[in-house]
Amino acid sequence: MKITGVELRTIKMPLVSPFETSFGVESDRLAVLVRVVGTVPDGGSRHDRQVEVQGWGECVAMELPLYSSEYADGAAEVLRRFLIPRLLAESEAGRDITAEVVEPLLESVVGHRMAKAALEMAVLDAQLRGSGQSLASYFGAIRTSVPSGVSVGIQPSIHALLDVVSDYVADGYVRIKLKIKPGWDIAPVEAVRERIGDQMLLQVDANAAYTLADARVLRRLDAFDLLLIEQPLPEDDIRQHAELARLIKPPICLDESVVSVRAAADAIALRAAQVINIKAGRVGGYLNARKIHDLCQANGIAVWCGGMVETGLGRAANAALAALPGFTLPGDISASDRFYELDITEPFVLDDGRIDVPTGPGLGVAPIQTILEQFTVATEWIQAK
Ligand code: SMG
Ligand code: MG
Repeated sequence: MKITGVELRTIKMPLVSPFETSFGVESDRLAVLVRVVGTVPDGGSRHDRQVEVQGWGECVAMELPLYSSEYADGAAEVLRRFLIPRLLAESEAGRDITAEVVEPLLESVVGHRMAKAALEMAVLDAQLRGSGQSLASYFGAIRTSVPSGVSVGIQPSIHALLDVVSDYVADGYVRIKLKIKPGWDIAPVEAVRERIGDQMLLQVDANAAYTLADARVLRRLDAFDLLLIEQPLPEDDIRQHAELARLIKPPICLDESVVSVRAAADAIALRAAQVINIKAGRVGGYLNARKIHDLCQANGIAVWCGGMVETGLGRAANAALAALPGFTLPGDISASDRFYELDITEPFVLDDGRIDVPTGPGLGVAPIQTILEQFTVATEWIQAK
């Protein structure tokens, strides 16, 4: 595709309730969206004719750099100053821009994977809308719907937690994930396990809040038949996760630590991860996410699709990714109303504990303009020469 220009749009959406994790509380989702506009040769008989295409990307970086070093305004800055200009320059020089060339073209910029992922996602959506193929089919999906898990934030009391969890179970979610932190771990997990029974899938996520010295506390989680414990230790502590894995029963699942295909390969080789949470934004895009899926599948490592409180755009792409065969555990792909009263796309809904994988071209969903405008706090257009 030849790129005409790129729109950067910052939106701010209220959450239905505050979402508290070991690193902070959020009441709104501030997110940067990327819209790529370009032209592709007409798919019909007139190959000399160009048709306009556009695609959407969602940057998963949060408002504050607490989950990751990247944050929304920083991602917008690196997109406008470094990433988009590079892509436009290549396009102006006559190179055909496809999702497959985005990562190599942006490689000279170090890091900023979430920003890069958003741009790649927008190009991929545009390209697939142009060719009429769905993201799921492009990835090689084998399912038409995916099982839906829910991530439950830290609550003011165990009583409040049990109410929230009971509501999610009644909604039909097939797996509960509890956010934990030192001081909010053993008692809430014990109470929830008792409430939901032995059969319900239950896992915990510490968002890097512990150290290896906490192994004795974490060992007390052995009693609750957890599916896994997600990212107990800091992001750059791959070796210590391997040590912790030898000390506790629940399989260790890495999230923050897996920032690339190479990091995934290292974690597997060092036995630091028995399970991997795949988030496309964290690893530089959906193409790398698929590579990590393939790597894990070849190594017998279970994967599931993580969530970053996405709008319907990111949710659509995550559902397509999670429809690949190696995603054997339910993901953090809940219904839109888990976070948003009003989503910017048609909402994703729970149907018997599952979310449908979109079938239309590209993401298969697009923003509803009036709703999008309602949540927009800034837009800018970066025009190709
Ligand atoms: O989108 O369902 C979702 C959120 C899932 O807990 C979730 N994400 O560490 O896995 C994680 C967190 C990161 C975002 S917390 C604000
Ligand atoms: Mg996590």
